[in-house]
Amino acid sequence: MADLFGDTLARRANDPIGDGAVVLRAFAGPITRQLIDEVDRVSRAAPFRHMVTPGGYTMSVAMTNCGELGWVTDRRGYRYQRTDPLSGDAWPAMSGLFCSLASQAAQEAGYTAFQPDACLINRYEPGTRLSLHQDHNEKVLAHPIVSVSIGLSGMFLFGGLRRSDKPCRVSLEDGDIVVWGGPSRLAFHGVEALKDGVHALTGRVRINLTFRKAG
Ligand code: MD3
Ligand code: FE
Repeated sequence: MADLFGDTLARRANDPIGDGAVVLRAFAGPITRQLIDEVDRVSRAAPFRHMVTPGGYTMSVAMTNCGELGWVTDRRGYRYQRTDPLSGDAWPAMSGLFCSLASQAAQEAGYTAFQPDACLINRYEPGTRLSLHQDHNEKVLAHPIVSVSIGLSGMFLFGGLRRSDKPCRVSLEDGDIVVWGGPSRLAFHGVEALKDGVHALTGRVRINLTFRKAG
């Protein structure tokens, strides 16, 4: 695969934050403008929406998906499905740019041949938070998850394998990518309420892309 970034890739030391989790600081920095254009394209076909948890709470994070599979929640549970429940249509395709960014980041973190089939797009506005949870709806937990932060910075909470383990706080900024694999794959994690601010590219918004091999 061609190198997406040529010589412009911001090369900085990788920053391990836990067993199997690596922050690639500013890895996507050179292309966040293009990533935002792609998020706009996806959300014109599959709009951002606030989904409802099985317990009946409306999530403060607005979500949409692209790729073969999309993550959804409603009163029936959490799951991946091939169609957008709002339209009944397949989710918008995952662009080549998204796909190669995710696999190059995984490669950089030591995971070869990562081929995501799902990209969940989360949108945070001031006050939006994501409470502590584990990600275990994916079929094969040996695959890593690649997460890309865009726009306003968010305070990420990285806990342990038990909900009661005290999380550490990691600020994730525009262009930062985190690759989660190995023992950290099942760590509890969340995002603190987004602080108000204005970002040059996104305004008062933080976007997070999570790439997974879900099926
Ligand atoms: C750690 N999203 O969508 S991305 C999620 O910023 C989610 O929107 C957050 O947690 C966000 O499920 C965090 C970073 C992330 C993603 C997956 C993980 C951290 C993870 C899976 C296991 C451990
Ligand atoms: Fe998560």
